[in-house]
Amino acid sequence: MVRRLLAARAGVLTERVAALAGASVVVATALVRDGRVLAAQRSRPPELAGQWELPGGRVEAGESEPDAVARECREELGTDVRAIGRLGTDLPIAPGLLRVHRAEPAPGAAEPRALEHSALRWVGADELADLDWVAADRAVLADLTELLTGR
Ligand code: 523
Repeated sequence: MVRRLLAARAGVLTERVAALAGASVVVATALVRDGRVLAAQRSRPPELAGQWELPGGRVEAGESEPDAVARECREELGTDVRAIGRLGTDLPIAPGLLRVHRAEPAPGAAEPRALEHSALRWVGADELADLDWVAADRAVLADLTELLTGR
């Protein structure tokens, strides 16, 4: 409980420092369905192309993180999702910090499509280690495993 409170405080602080420094907050979506998470293969930039990520992107000015998650999933995957809470801690990335949000498909949502990625794949806990993840996302694999297995 105390650890969670401290982590939450640290999260708010990191976000403020990032905002002051003009850095971006990027959201990533852990979209889970039937015990699998949706992984997306990046098509750009060349140095990240071919690697897998949790889909997402930069939070726009005045936008909440859950709204950014929903917008990015509409833009990149053509599907509606509902963000339902954070996963893991803030992860440092070149543009600022990456914050992972758990999400579920909205009722009646369309099957995700790779509108901006090279490929999509629903991945079970036992397959997470098989993918070549972008560096920041690799740091959340333990939390993802826990999320998918309930352990
Ligand atoms: N990451 C990252 N992991 C991850 C995402 C969604 C993004 O490490 N799951 C990094 C990759 C880029 C930066 O965050 O360095 C921005 O992600 P991007 O390119 O997907 O977001 P956009 O498209 O909103 O930002 P622009 O590239 O500025 O258009």
